[in-house]
Amino acid sequence: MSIKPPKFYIYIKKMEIDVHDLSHIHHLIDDLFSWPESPGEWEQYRLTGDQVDFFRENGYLAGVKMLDERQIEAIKKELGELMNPGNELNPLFYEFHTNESADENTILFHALGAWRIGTALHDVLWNPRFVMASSQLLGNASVRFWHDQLFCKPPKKGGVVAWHQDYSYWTRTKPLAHLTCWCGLDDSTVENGCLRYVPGSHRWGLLDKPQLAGDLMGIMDFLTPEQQTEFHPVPVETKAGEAIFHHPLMLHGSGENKSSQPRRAFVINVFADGVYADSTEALLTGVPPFKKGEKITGQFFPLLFKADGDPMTESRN
Ligand SMILES: O=C(O)CCC(=O)C(=O)O
Repeated sequence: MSIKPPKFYIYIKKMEIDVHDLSHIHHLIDDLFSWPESPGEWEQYRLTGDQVDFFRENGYLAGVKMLDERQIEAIKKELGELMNPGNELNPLFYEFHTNESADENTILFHALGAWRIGTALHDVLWNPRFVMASSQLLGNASVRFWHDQLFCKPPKKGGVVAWHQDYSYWTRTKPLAHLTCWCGLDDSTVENGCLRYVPGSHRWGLLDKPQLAGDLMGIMDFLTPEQQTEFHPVPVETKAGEAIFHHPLMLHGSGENKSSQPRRAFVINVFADGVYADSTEALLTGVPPFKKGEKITGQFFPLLFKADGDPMTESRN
């Protein structure tokens, strides 16, 4: 199948780099975002103390403006190209499921690794709004990239994401110092399957992991009777371009898309610099394994933001 060469081919040709894999490039490529040049310029991106307090208390923080119209449109356009399984760079995805739903009547597109293929989804990792907020919510830590995810629910038959805690899928990385940023490319509503949270559940400890796109309520089997009583979900609707940050133990899930519009989102998962591999197996498909106990660094895990005075950060990579 032939597709129009994406913009980054042109960039790479110009730079005479013999790769198509954007994971080699650890800075902004295009002009969709701009990296602040002075400490003062960073201030506009800082979350307020109340926002940080809300996150600590509830385990999530919604309504954080992440993208403007131009950025939303650029990412949506790129997403359309990347969702095509015939895209010749598709093997660079760590995981690619055109439909991960366990229910044959619904569809959940889910993929990891888009940052290696599309310039907009690469550059969004270096969005100053994102890295500044992430550092603050990680306790003013330096921020290292873990992986990205795409979650798309088509109109009418978009599938669920079962209630889960992100860290239950990540125990091969330690210590728990992770953070998730979910960003909608469409307005997300109860009707189209917005995220739902159980405020405070990030204090429930680590639970077993359910099948991600399986039974929406499968987590119930893993909750104590007290937790089942305290299971009071709240839907969190967002405008396109707004992000929700959540804690790695935050219980969350999302329902079906029954609306006539798609519900598309990308997710960026990060951790505080210093997190190490607790496994000798590849952390992501196709990525060379680390030694057990070795700090996670290198080509696939760039340092996105260096916090002043963070003793855990020795170098940029
Ligand atoms: O987009 C969704 O509905 C699910 C997202 C999710 O589970 C996550 O960000 O961890």
